[in-house]
Amino acid sequence: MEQGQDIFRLPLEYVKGVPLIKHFADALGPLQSFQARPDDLLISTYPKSGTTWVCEILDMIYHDGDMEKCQRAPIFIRVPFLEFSVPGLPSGLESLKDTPAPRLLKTHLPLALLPQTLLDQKVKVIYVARNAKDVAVSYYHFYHMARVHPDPGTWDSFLEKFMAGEVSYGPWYQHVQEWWELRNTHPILYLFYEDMKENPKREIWKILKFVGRSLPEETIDRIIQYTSFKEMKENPMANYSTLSRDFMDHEVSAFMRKGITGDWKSTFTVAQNERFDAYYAEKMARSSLKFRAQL
Ligand code: PPS
Repeated sequence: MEQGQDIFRLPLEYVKGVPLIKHFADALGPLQSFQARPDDLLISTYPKSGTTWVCEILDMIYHDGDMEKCQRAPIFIRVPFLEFSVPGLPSGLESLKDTPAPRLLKTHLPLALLPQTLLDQKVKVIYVARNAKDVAVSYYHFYHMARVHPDPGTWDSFLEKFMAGEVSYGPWYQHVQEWWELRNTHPILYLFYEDMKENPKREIWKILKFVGRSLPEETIDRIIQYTSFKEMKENPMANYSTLSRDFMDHEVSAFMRKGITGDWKSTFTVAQNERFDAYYAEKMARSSLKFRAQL
């Protein structure tokens, strides 16, 4: 399917001060009709923080580790992406219509744009955060391969935009902190990508406890294996390869790119790192959140 150029590489559109992919900004109006259910589970992240990984883990948990059931559809259909909208593909809202309860939902929205119904219904949230440097690098490659984003420009100019929060979904600093603070009033399990890399079993135990389920040890081991980076990279139902190349060109950069902590070291120059660290210290000064940028 050859798509017209007019739907790709459009400038970001600001909604309540938050820059968004234009089609996603357009989806926020219709999303007002979305009704959350108390038994929904929301997976919330800043982009490139391990969303797909945690979605796959949760779908496996919800299907008692049955790999065949988790092959029923691509991950973006099994776990509808609320604000997703791109001409020619089913929107998040459309995917939701065929999703039986209990539903897994995905969003990257900051709180200013989150549908209020999710808060009103006290929907449980699993938030996944990843260190900002690896997010910036992953996001840069994603901008290249997913043409719904504006052109990323050079790495140096993209990093400046990332630091200024002028990338889709706005500033990383605010996103990770506001969802962290929301823990005080809302049921949220706050996870870190780096902890999942370090010890996936420990993090899956936390998830099971939070969602009130238990599974035999051997099923948990199967889930760890099935959701490893190596397996997910080869799994067409997890790696986004079922989408047309017009939307995501895996030859430019694979969606499942490296899946490690500390890749930023191969990309940041010494000068970029110093500048980033100084800005980061300022932005995160008042936060109790601590990240690990290497393991
Ligand atoms: S998105 O588009 O925002 O939903 O992307 P998201 O899934 O949040 O993040 C993509 C990055 O997560 C890596 N990834 C994984 N790492 C480890 N293990 C597993 N199973 C896994 N699955 C996805 C993916 O490779 C992207 O990171 P980078 O650093 O680009 O490799």
